[in-house]
Amino acid sequence: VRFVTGRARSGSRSNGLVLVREAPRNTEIRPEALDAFITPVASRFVRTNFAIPKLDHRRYRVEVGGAVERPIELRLVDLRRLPQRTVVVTTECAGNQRTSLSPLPPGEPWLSGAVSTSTFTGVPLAVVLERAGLRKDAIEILAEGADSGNTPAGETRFARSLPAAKALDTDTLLALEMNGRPLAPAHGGPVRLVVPGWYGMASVKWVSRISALSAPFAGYFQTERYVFVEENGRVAQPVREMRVKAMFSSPAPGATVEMGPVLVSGRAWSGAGRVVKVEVAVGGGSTWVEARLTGPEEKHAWRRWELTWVPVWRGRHVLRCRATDESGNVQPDVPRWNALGYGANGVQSLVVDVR
Ligand SMILES: Nc1nc2c(c(=O)[nH]1)N[C@H]1C(S)=C(S)[C@@H](COP(=O)(O)O)O[C@H]1N2
Ligand SMILES: [Mo]
Repeated sequence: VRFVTGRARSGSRSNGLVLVREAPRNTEIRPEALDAFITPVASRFVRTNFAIPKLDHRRYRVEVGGAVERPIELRLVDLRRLPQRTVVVTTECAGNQRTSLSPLPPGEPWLSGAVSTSTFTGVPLAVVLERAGLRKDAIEILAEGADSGNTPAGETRFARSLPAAKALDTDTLLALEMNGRPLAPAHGGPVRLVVPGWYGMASVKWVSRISALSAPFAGYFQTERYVFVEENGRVAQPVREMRVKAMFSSPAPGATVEMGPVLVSGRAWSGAGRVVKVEVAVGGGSTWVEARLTGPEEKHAWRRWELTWVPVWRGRHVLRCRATDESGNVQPDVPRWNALGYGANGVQSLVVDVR
């Protein structure tokens, strides 16, 4: 296996991240960052709709109300005293790979780096809801962030609801720590929701209020954004589970490699269950070869895959990778276009020059 020389990617960098937008802050990871099972805090992608709120931890409260028997207010010390759980979670932004869609929909022009994996520790949301006594008529749980800003619907807080069953899943957390350290402001500190398996918009940062609802939430970020809108303008479905996807981490895009065996690797994930297969198209594209699934296997985290590829001619090669999950979902060759550019999971191509 030879070393690979990568071509530097364009775009300004900070902490190994690529800046997508300065204000509000949006940064994406580089393909090499997929090598680490757990993304270091400084390298995690950041997606924010509004400015990061400045919060006083001593005064911080999470209000829990709505369709509950006993509305409560929890300080950070109260949350820390409740039972804690740790879960490894891969989070992908629903707009990741929007730039693979044509015509380009509005929204942040993500390449493929709006995804990361972190270890989250916190209180299961179910524990908090049990404290407040969830009423029988509660069908959704709404989480509101402390951030707000101007939208086509006027001054709006970032707020999202979850179906009660997903909110009560033991792995849905009100997280206080990421990678073993208190959650930093950019990542939703001091308290954020973590919703495993769902695209990132569900994992509300800077949670200030939780409300049990007896009717569906119809806020801006629930019904006007994070919905699949068809070409004719019809809203087909809300955006929920992450679609199955495989990505290359090595070689780097546009790399030149020496003739001989090349270790090709990457990551694959799905919100609909375990990844059961990753295939790589080599030799001009018609043959799909199965890659090995390796490394840690965690229910809600991406899986490493690798393959030793032996090119048989010098020149330009186009590799493609494709994942299948345990529910039988396979990536499409071409991503499904939708007006707001969500859920793009078309098969990734990688150009590699062999000399
Ligand atoms: N309060 C609040 N929570 C939020 C958002 C936001 O703008 N405000 N963005 C969401 C989106 S779209 C994504 S993809 C994830 C990104 O989480 P990260 O910045 O920790 O990577 O946060 C979600 N939670
Ligand atoms: Mo997102």
